[in-house]
Amino acid sequence: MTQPITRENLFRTVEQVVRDAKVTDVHTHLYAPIFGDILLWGFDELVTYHYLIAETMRWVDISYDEYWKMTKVEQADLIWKTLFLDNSPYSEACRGVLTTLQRLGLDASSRDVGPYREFFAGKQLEDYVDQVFDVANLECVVMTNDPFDPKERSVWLEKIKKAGEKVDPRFRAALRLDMLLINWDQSWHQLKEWGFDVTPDLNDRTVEEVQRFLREWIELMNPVYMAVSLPYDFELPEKSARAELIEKCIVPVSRETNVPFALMVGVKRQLNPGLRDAGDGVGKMNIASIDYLCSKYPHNKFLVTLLARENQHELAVLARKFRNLMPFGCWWFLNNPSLIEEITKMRLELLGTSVILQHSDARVLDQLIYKWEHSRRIITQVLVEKYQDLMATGWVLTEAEIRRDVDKLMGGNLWSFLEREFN
Ligand code: RAT
Ligand code: ZN
Repeated sequence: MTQPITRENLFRTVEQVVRDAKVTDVHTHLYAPIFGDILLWGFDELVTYHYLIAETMRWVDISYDEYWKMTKVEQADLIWKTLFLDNSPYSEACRGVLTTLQRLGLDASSRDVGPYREFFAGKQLEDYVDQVFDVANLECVVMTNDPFDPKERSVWLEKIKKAGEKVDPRFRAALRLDMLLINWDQSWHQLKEWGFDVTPDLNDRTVEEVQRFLREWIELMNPVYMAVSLPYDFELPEKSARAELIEKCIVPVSRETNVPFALMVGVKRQLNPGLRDAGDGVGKMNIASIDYLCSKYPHNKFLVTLLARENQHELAVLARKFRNLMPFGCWWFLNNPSLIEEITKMRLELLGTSVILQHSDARVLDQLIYKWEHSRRIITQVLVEKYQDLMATGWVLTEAEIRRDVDKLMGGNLWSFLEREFN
């Protein structure tokens, strides 16, 4: 264990250590089984992932409406035929389906979907969750929890709060605030209906009441962080409800409760609404807004992931300036091998071990398997290169040190970031 690493055993050691690392997946769209059918899983969900819908629509001549009118099985059949039978499925999202099937012990060479469907039909959800966590080797995943979503809300209020039912501890909450921040003209009505004394104008009373709403949900969910996905043209400071809500409500409550604020910035929402979830695009943000937040609120903690490739370098540089900023993951359109490799290398070079390298963004339980398998492979390659460079200086490494580094990079940094105080 503490034997020095040699050039000969470096690759094998790093590969094993990265494979052994129990991941904390800091951002997913998965739900604990208590939430019922909003947790997606199985073959048809895997194949109708919105990343694959976008790829399919480039080939087929049916209208978007016709697609959405089809049953889930019909949609999956169309996608399978278009992307897996009529073309070679090497795009990252297609390959992911095949990696998942293979790691579940299915024959990925069979082009017949029948046995795949049968395999999932015979599964009990609770056992299957165990199997996926085991194959993907995960410690826990962070969900995306929207208190404005009626389905989710009733589980939190009825099952968890009132009936005292427990959430599977492998699923941690994140209080997602898109609805509150982005749609304030609607969300204030909703808050009022729920008994909060708010007005559209963000006066002192409204600010207090929004803060009360946040505290109540923090108490109920015990979230790892509060989060929002913001468009690429978001600016801070800015004369807008979303900016005022951030500075007057979220930032103070985040500090007081020690629940960091996660900003996910860079989306161009609904560039093509016909595609629904698959219709969002990407734009470069002005990093000065993150700079502003981190310097104006040095005692607050910010987790940040940005969608544009063009923002990645400046985010890493900013993290060198502000210890209250923790960059995380290669988000959405960046979650492709070539970009993960480039971004991971650059982050290790600028930030050492002080970054959370990846999250899965899984929307379908089974995707945890491929997203982590693919990422682990790239992280291994990049780390081997970095350790080789280090060994070339005469530096001597041990396996225990490699394990220490990898544990931090694969999610451990989230937990130590939560514990720290920036006084
Ligand atoms: O990656 C995705 O599936 C996107 O549709 C979004 O959910 C994005 O990750 C987000 O969290 O807003
Ligand atoms: Zn997401």
